[in-house]
Amino acid sequence: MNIFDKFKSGLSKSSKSLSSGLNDLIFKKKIEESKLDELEDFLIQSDVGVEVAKELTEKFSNIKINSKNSEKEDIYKIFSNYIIEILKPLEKKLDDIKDNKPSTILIAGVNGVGKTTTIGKLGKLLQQNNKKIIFGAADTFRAAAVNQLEIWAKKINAEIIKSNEGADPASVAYKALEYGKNNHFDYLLIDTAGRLQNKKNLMEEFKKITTVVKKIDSSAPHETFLILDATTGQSAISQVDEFKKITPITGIIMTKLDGTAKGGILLAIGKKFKLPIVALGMGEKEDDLQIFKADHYANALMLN
Ligand SMILES: Nc1nc2c(ncn2[C@@H]2O[C@H](COP(=O)(O)OP(=O)(O)O)[C@@H](O)[C@H]2O)c(=O)[nH]1
Ligand SMILES: [Mg+2]
Repeated sequence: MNIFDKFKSGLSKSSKSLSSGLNDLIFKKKIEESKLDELEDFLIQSDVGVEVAKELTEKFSNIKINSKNSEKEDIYKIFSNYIIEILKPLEKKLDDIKDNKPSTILIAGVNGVGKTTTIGKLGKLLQQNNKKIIFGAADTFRAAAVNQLEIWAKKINAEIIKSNEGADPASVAYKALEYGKNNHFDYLLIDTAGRLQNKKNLMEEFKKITTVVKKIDSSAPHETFLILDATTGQSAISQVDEFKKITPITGIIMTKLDGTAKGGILLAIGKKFKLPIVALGMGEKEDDLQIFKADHYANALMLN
């Protein structure tokens, strides 16, 4: 399977609804009013958001069918160009992550979105790029969270700095960065707790982690990636809003695109927040993370 097929199979659930919706639009010369309403409805159902749905419907209402192409091709092209126009400027490559020996990356997001799993997968991707990586288990709220990160560390053969359940997350982050710096690691990936229901505590926790890592490296943390679960649909939007108040976000990773017909949510988030997009999660295994490419996403979304 090449990278393209993986995207397509990962996003196939989203693609089915989008492409069948598009296929229903293939009719004679001019798009009827009732079909345009239908289009707007199915776009909203696939979670692209009201604004995107309206803009796209507007574009389709002005469609000029080019007789050399099939109508289907014209419609797909409009759709794909629109997605690329919004999301291409947001592509964030691994090379865009600051090099800092180590570059300290905080992984944020609510419980269950896939933070720990994404750390494992991102670690593997970075290793494949010949980077030396280390994990910091700063989600000390539950023992299970530390164990889960340890399992990932074993799986991809990475080192991990941890403490006991209930330990101060900031002290784990401090120890991890100290070790990472002394031992010339390239990247430190720090897992965090996601108790958004206690926003004040979470904010304090991020503030404290940020303050203590600066004692070792005044430029740290270099990145904070927010993990979002595509299957949660529109609530992902309020999560971005909430986390932006807690700590500055420098990149988005969206997980579980293999398990949803609502893959359009990434488009809504890109359009609204214009935050860089780092990668997409397509499953639970170690190779199931793809660096984000707007044209791959557009293609996969349309099963093109
Ligand atoms: N299908 C699928 N499952 C995922 C993906 N990423 C994470 N998961 C699963 O989602 C669940 C929660 O993940 P976890 O990393 O523990 O989330 P955390 O609480 O944010 O650390 C686990 O069962 C993961 O295996 C993904 O991209 N696709
Ligand atoms: Mg976790």
